[in-house]
Amino acid sequence: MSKPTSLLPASLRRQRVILHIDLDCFYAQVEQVRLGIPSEEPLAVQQWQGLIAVNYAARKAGIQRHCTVEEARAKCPNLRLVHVATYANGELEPKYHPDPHYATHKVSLQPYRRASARIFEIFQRFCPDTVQRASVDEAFIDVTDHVNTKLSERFFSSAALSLFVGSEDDGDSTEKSPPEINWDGLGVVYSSSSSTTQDIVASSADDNIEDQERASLSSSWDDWQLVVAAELSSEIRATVFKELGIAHNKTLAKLCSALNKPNNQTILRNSETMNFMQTIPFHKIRNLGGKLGTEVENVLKIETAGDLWKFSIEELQSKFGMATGIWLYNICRGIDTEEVTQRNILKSMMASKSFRPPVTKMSQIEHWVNILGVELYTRVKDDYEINQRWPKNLLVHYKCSTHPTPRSKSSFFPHRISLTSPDVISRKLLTLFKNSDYEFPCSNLSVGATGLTKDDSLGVMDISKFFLKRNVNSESGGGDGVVNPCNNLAGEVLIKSSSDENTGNKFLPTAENVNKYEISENHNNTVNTPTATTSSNQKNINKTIVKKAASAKKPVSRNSADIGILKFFDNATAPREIKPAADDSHMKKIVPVTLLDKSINTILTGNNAAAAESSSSLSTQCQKCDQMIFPHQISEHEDYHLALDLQREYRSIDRKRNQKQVMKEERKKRRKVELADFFETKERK
Ligand code: DCP
Repeated sequence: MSKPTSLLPASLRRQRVILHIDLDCFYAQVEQVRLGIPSEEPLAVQQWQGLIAVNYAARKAGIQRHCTVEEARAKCPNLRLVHVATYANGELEPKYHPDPHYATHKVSLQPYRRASARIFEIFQRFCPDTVQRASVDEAFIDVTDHVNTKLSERFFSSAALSLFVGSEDDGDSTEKSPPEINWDGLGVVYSSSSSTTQDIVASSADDNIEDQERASLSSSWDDWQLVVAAELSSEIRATVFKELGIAHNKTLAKLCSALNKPNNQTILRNSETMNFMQTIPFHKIRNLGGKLGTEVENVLKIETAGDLWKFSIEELQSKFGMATGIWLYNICRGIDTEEVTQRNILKSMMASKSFRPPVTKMSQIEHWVNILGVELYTRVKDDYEINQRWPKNLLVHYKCSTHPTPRSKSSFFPHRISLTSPDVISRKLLTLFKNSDYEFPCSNLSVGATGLTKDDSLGVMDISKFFLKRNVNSESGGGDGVVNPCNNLAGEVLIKSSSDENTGNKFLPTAENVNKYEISENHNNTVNTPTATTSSNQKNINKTIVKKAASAKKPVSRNSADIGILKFFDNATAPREIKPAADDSHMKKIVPVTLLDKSINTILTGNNAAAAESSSSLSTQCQKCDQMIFPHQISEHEDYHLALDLQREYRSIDRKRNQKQVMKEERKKRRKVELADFFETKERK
């Protein structure tokens, strides 16, 4: 059977259709919805004394982003000003404080992040695999597959072809001429000569029209792709109020998107691309707003994309390099082959505060660490709810105003079960700061959670790995059935290389190897603890590991009597309700990891190699069991103690239950005997 799209003209299968979505005055809309304010009422979102979002009613009164509050009030006395939510010290969530102050409060963008997550969830519902997040309120969606499937069904299925005008003439679908398109109601179709659909239609009737122009107005199959895309975008728009740009590539889609704001969609046909690009200011093109754009403008003395057309590929390559030369040649003609890639959620999150004047005392750092800790806590928890991800590392980053290089310290992020309150994070952050050879005055303090990765195991499964010892390796298990990961012999240690996951033969003989391997998540019961081993025993170890890894992958029977804690959780006790000892104070010495001279950019891209790299040479002693623990093992070791505590708790509950059961049975027996005695006595009488 032929694929649904196999009868499509080949040119359509190569042509991509991309939507660019950019919400109108995003923060302002979120506040309008929260407060139930109609969009006709002028409203602006305020951060301290500046405006960061202005709705379209307020824009009509001449108010722009970055106006001061005073300027805005003067221009529009009935302007509704909403200050962004802020965190105050001691509060567990951001609030809309009536009069927040820069010196004591920290801005929270969490309401907008939450709204953004909900909107992206809707986009993904329509296009599960092809949404690329460009910013908090902006996305590219490649709708090519959707569009081509719909086009095939509508025009190129066997049934449709048999009805098709001219279909009896030949069997080649690529020869079919497309039906005329009625663009009405689909959005604003860009036209260099006129601005609306009606104008295009009217001008097409003009007898004096040039052949070339006439050609551009007749419908083509790639126009039909845009029609189907416009229909889809209308469907999405019915779900969220937004603005869409529709075109054949990312650059054009983005440029179009701003054309007909608010609440409208713009369609750019292939035949109009060159006209559209000609007058576009060069620096407005995607990726040309920064250094490269300025350099090209200065070197070639150009202002618009059309100004660049007079330069040959060779000239552009000689000035800007081979790859950039070709890219510039294409981009100024609206040719962009960059794909929409799914990159919709960040791998890291940072909360940051700049100090003017810089802070000079530890008590001030404590104040801000508490506030930033609450923000990070809220965001991590939110992200877990939405994306089921959990961070690997906790980070402190700060700038000393007398020192040119910012400093960073990181440590493992608290386990999900032990993160019972923001305090857990704040305390860790303070310890990191204090251990970082800090210097005052401090002009900026940022805290972050990095290495966010999917964790769709249940909370109980994470901790359950400690209870599977007897299933996996009964010969060396402790009496409690709880595995201390840090006790493992080299042969029980598995580091999974991201590229060599199944072989299980990657060990870490030296510290510098650590960063070459991704410390894997524990979806099975392998323990991912780097440790030293020797090459002589490596072969045997590898065998052991492969075997253990294989057995680890087997589904674990939850009926097993050895499961211990699992049985406890099976009785409907939600893992997140458990309140274990929350802090790591039993660690005598926590040696945080230093990210020497790593820029914040590296950290923000989620590159935590350096954290792993410098962690393995420093160890610390656990106060609970006196064992020496590497920093990268702390989090796992804490989990081990938590598991032990829970196991004990479970056993004590079980013991009590057993005692109760025994007493109940004894009572029953006694009652039986008493009853028997009673009837016996009665009978005798
Ligand atoms: N934002 C901000 N500071 C900036 C730019 C933007 O805080 N310098 C915030 C507020 C915006 C949101 O990001 O609402 C999205 O930014 P946009 O640039 O998309 O602007 P808007 O959505 O507000 O307006 P428009 O309708 O013009 O896109």
